[in-house]
Amino acid sequence: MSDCFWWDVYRIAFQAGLPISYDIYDKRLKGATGFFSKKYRKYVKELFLNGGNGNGLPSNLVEQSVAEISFRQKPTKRLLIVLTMSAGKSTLVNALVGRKVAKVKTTVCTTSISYLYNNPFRDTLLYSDGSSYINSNDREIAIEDIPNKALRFHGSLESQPLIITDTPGVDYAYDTSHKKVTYDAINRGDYDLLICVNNGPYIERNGEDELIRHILKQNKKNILFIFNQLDRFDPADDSIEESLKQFRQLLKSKKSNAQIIPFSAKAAFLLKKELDHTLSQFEESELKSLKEKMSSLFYDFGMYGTGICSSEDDYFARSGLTNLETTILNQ
Ligand SMILES: Nc1nc2c(ncn2[C@@H]2O[C@H](COP(=O)(O)OP(=O)(O)OP(=O)(O)O)[C@@H](O)[C@H]2O)c(=O)[nH]1
Ligand SMILES: [Mg+2]
Repeated sequence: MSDCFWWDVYRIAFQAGLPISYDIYDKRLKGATGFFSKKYRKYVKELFLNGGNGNGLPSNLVEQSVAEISFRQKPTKRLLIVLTMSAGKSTLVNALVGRKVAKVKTTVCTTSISYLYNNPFRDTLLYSDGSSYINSNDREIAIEDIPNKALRFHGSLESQPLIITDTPGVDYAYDTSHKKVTYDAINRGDYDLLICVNNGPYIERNGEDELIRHILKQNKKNILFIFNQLDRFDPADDSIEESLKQFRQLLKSKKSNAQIIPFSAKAAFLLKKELDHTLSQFEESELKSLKEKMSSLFYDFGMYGTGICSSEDDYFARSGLTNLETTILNQ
């Protein structure tokens, strides 16, 4: 039989949920393919699974299958992104994914929940509207309100199975459904890390304080606060250190010592886009001025988070993204 044939067999076996114990494997492969004799099923197992080295197959396919198996064996981390309107939740999601998959606007923007799945083995985006799937390379479709999207995440999170859930801001006074959607997502508790994105310069508005109280009261799970939009601080009038201290005290007064990550979601997202060569002209000039700012110590957000000065040209570290991605991977 040809390599291609066995490769197809392997793919079927893999889709059926392998690698698993031999007995289950044998049953599933039999169920999936029906007509193979036990001898062939055993042969496939020896060729491709734990003991097998894939002799006779093209090496890139073997490498891909090994990478795919090890990816799928890692437990999936589920991140729930919450907090105030226009704090930069969707921008942060786009920065983690490395593509514009969530809508971003200066005014109220996200109105419903969306789930993003890291799928490093597909080049295209896979969308589900709940009843059907769409495959697309079209970057524009990416910003439509489709609740489930799977795609390859660009950057440090690429090899980590992840589901990121973006939510609407809780303090949109004209439509209380936003608040309900987000509170329901928190109360369901089906996440591993709750990422609360705070608009750094504006601490403790009403909806924000209520939600922080709610989270800290109910939740014993991992919580991370993102102190975002720090690039908007002015060294002449503002102190990042002082604002962080105040925020830490606020959390302490609520009996929490949750980690705070100083951040610029905008800088992080534009830096990822730069790597991908997809910056628009406007974004290019935005990034240029952000880089100029981040060259000074005042705007080294990584340093405020880790206590270690970032190296001069490591803008990812300076934006706070390296600290955030490392924290997510180590959770
Ligand atoms: N300067 C600066 N602007 C930011 C940053 N993060 C987000 N923004 C801007 O803030 C505005 C709101 O960003 P979004 O990501 O849509 O905020 P959101 O929290 O998802 O908003 P809702 O979904 O409406 O609750 C947009 O104009 C972003 O470009 C940041 O770190 N720095
Ligand atoms: Mg949003």
